[in-house]
Amino acid sequence: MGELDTLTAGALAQIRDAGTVPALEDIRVRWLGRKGTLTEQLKTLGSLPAPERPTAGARINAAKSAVQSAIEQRRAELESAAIEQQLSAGAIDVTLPGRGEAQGGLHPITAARLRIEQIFRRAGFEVAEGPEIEDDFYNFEALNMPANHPARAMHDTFYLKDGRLLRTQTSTVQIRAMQRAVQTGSLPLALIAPGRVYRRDSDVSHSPMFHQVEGLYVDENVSFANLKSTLHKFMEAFFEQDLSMRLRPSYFPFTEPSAEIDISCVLCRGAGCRVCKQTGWLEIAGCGMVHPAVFKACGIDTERYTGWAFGAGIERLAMLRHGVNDLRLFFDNDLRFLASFAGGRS
Ligand code: 2NL
Repeated sequence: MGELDTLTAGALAQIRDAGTVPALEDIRVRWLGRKGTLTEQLKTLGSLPAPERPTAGARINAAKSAVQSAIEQRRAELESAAIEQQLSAGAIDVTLPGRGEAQGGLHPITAARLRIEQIFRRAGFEVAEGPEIEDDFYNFEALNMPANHPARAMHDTFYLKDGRLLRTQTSTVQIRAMQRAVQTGSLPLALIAPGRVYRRDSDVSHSPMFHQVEGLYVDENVSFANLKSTLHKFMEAFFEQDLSMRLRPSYFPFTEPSAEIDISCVLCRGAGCRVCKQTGWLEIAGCGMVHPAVFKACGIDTERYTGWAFGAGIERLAMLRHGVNDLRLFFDNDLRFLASFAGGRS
């Protein structure tokens, strides 16, 4: 039994020297495992005279618990040392300079749309949106283009298998707004409808998807003069310069009378350049007084109300504002082009 103290001292020394948790586990198995040295000691009790057994048993058990608690203490030491080691190895140097972020920006078409919305909001117009997949009624019928109307062919419509279509202009949004205003008795109505439109047309100056903004003002006594002054003020606000505007008679099925809007060239100020093809003028929008057939399709009383409407391409407005000469640049997602708008040019 004098041997037990030597054994225990040996075990405690090994535990103190254990450098890792797995090494400590080996030590535990060696001393306290099923065939461990101290466990084996208990098995020798049977060979002792009966009166000595309780004392000897108690001493062995005391030795075992001393070794057991020394192991637990060392395990705790090793584990917290491992955590300390991990923490200091992975420490973040908060004084390091960052990698540097590139300044992003709005897509120039988005920026132009927001600019258009802001100008019209200031003039009391609401901004409305609607679905890009439409049906024949909202895209054609309600706009005075019944089946087989020749103007339908000019729209190069994308059709879905079920007969629905991708809207070719955002007038669809305005038709819905007029119907709602009639239902809720909320005329007069002043709104713009910016958004994506689709036409089966693709070349250097046409994209199958492009952006349009339409505007609509319906009230009693709305005049063509009001249309002209509102759009003149809009053009001057959008291009941030004084400019001249003229109306040329035109035709649209949904307006009568109808006109094309020209503004003096924003690049040469009317002197004549490549962009205005030496004419000094730019064709910028179409407009007119809402055709009575359109009002009737929406249930609006044509004896009481008149209204004007216009439509313009957002790509064209953005190209002229920024001197961009190729429509495709807006859709190529070339970062060198897009980055030139980063930082808030609108
Ligand atoms: C163009 C011509 C135009 C309209 C759009 C319109 C909408 C309703 C009723 C009547 Cl709900 N008219 N929109 C009117 C005239 C011209 O667009 O050249 N767009 C790019």
